[in-house]
Amino acid sequence: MTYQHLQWTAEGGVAEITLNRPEVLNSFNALMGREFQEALRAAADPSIRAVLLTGAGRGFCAGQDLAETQGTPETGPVDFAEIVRKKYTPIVLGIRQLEKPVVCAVNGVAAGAGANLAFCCDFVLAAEGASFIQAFAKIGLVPDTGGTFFLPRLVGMARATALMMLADKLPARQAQEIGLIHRAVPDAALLTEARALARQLAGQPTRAFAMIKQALNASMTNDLAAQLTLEAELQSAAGRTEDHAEGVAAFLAKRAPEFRGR
Ligand code: T3D
Repeated sequence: MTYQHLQWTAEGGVAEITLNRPEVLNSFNALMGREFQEALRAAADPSIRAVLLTGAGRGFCAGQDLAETQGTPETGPVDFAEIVRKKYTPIVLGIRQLEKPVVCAVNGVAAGAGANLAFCCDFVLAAEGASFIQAFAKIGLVPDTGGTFFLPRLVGMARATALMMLADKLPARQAQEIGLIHRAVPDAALLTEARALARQLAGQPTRAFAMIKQALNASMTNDLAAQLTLEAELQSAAGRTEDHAEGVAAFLAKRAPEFRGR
C-alpha cells in the first residue's frame, strides 16, 4: 500500500501504520485523514490479525494541522463540525469497530486529536520521553476525537476535567500511573516492545479478541442486564470457533495451542 502521509507495512499478521508528516509532528491534514481511514479499511483484511500505530520523527501526532483550518476573507470561517465529522469521527469508529487489537506506540508528544487518537486504541505504550496534552482549550476549542467519551471512563471525571481544562502536558510515566495508558517504556525500547506485543496478540485467538472488543465497546453504554445478554451471545459464538476447539485440545494434550483466528 502506498500513501503520501503514512507508511504501511504488513508482516506476520501485523499491519504497521506510521503517521508520516514529521516536520509538523504528524499533525493531521485532510489527506492524512483520508489515508488513515483507507489504511483502517485495509487493516480489516483477514490476513491482518493485529495493528500497530506509531508516528515518524520526534512526535506522535500534534492533532489537527492548524495551518489548514484558517478561513480566508473570501471563504469565511472553516466549519470545524465538518472536519470532525468527516475526519476524526470515522477514524475513532474505525478503530473501535476494527475486529482486531490496535496497539498504539506513542513515540513523542501526542496533542489534541493526536492524544485522543491514542486513547481510543486497545493498548497504548508510550516512550518515557513522550507526553499527552489535551491542547484544545489552549486554542479555545473543545476536546474531540472521542476525548470527552474515553477520558472520564479511563481516569474518572475529576482527572478528565483537569486534563481538558488545564491542558497541561502529562508525561508518559504519569499517564501510566493514573491508568490512562497501558505502559510507559524506555524510549529506545518502544518499537521493540510494541512490535512484540502486536506479534503476540496476532498469534492469539483473534476471533475471541474481536468479541472482547465488541463487549467492551457495548459496556460503555449497556446496563448490566443487556451486557449479560451480550456476554451469553458472544460466548455462544466464541464456543463455536476453531480457536476454542484448539485451545481446549491443546490444554488437554498439555501442548501449546496454535491459534489461527478462525
Ligand atoms: O480545528 C479543527 O478542525 C477542529 C479539530 C480540532 C482537533 C485538534 O486536534 S485541535 C488541537 C490542535 N493541536 C494543537 O493545538 C497542538 C499544537 N502544537 C503544539 O502545541 C506544540 O507543537 C506541541 C506542544 C505539540 C509540541 O511543541 P514543541 O515545542 O515540541 O514543537 P513545536 O516547535 O511547537 O512544533 C514543531 C513544528 O511542528 C513547528 O513547525 P516549525 O516552526 O518547525 O515550522 C510547528 O508549527 C509544527 N506544528 C506542531 N503542531 C502543529 C504544527 N503545525 C500545524 N498544526 C499543528 N497542530
